[in-house]
Amino acid sequence: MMSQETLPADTGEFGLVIDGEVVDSSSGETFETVNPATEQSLATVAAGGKADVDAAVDAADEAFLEWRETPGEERGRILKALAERIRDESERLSKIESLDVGKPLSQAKFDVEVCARYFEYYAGIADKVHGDSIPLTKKYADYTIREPLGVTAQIVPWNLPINIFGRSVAPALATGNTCVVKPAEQTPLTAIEVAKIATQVGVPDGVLNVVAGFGSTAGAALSDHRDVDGISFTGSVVTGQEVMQTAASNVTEVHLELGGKSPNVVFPDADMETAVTGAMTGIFTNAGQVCSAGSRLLVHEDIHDEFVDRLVKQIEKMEVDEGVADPDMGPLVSEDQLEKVTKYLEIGREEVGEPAVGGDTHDRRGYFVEPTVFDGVENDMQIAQEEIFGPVLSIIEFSNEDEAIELANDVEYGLVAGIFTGSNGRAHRFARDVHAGQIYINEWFAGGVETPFGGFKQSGFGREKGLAAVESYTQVKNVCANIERD
Ligand code: TXE
Repeated sequence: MMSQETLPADTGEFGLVIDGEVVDSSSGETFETVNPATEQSLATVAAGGKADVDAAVDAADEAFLEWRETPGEERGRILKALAERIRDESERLSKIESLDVGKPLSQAKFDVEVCARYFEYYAGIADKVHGDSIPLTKKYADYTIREPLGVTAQIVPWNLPINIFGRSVAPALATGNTCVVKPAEQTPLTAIEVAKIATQVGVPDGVLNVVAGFGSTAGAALSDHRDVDGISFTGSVVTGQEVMQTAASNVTEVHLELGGKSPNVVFPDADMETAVTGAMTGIFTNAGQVCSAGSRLLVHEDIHDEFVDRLVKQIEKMEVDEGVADPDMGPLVSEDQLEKVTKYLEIGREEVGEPAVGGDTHDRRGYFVEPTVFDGVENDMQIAQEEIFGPVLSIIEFSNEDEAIELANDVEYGLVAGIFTGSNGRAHRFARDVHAGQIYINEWFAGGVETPFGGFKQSGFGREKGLAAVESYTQVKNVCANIERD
């Protein structure tokens, strides 16, 4: 079935948002963003380049002084208004997101709500960011001031565009920074829409700018800009390394949230149904295109056969269709991603043979691939070590707790890890011993906007979300006065 779905009728042009205006790129260049369910153009978008990045950074720089001096209370009010408008426009934004990314509509709705929640949460923090006083000898009064970084850049990926927009922009604005956002070229639409809404609810001109465009042009110009004081990057390890290298020449602070190959460990004392549901949520949400996907499923040998049997039966019932039809799983985001996942399906067949379920693309237009499980995987195989970023699960058997921890940690990434068990002690021993930035116990994707998030090892450094992001987006100044002198 071919989709006739188009963008909501009241959606306007997709230009760059610079200094409160929606503008064309200075070169006049544009690019098409594609509906991955139909492979047809969804919208024409202004393609920003270096000159546009310069203009956006200048606008953000100009706006910074006034924004940082706006009382936190007022900044909070504006961000709260933005959260409410995002909620009011949830239907429209979710549909745009679903069409642009390919994800099921209900998942897009969830992401829109998460974006609103980020603005709401950080709105509440805007007037609560302060320093400490430090007791020295009575000769001194010593205190710290927590200041914004200045102009900050947010380089956002295509898998959770509106969600990660909120995650990286809301704490930056709440703490008095200004922003220049570079959304991914595959999925630029909702970032542009939210920036337009922001200008309508009172975010002052220049405070939040969006420059859509390609990574090698707009993205590179942004990470190389001398007037950018902090960069939050979410994406691949290779691009993260490039961004870090470029930023190093300007000694710009960088936070990197990179990929993962996260272990999901199931013990025989787990509730089987909960664990099966957790395994499916972990790998098939957004067609596996999630940095914190549970892509390595470690299953205890005593329950392996029954677990795989139940899992496969559930997967066979999954509905795969275009995102706006709200199926269980939509297409992959792009032709490139389809090629990458297809390559790993071949590698998987070479390494372990036929998958237990799935393993093929769909015989239809669009970047569809079946939900797939490879069983009998060894942890040192390519499909167990490399981030596939698709709906492809590798099942690895283990026989005891020590081995489970060893396998869980035997990977270059360390973003999240999950455990399904009926034993409290075991769950917390796992949490203690596993090398990852976030641990899920008896639920995959546990946590919320309030909980710190970020990687160990190759998964990056710096923390987003929760109060941790306030530290990431501020710098500490210490003031020490000798009060025995007048
Ligand atoms: O990512 P890139 P890609 C992983 C996932 C995926 C793979 C490739 O495994 O299959 O990366 O995806 C911008 N300077 N993740 O190639 O290149 C780019 O325009 C500055 C995991 O799409 O990292 C986009 O906005 N910016 C990940 C953003 O970087 C540059 C989410 C991410 O793109 C740039 C996405 C440059 N030189 C992919 N080159 C996660 N952690 O969730 C590109 N960009």
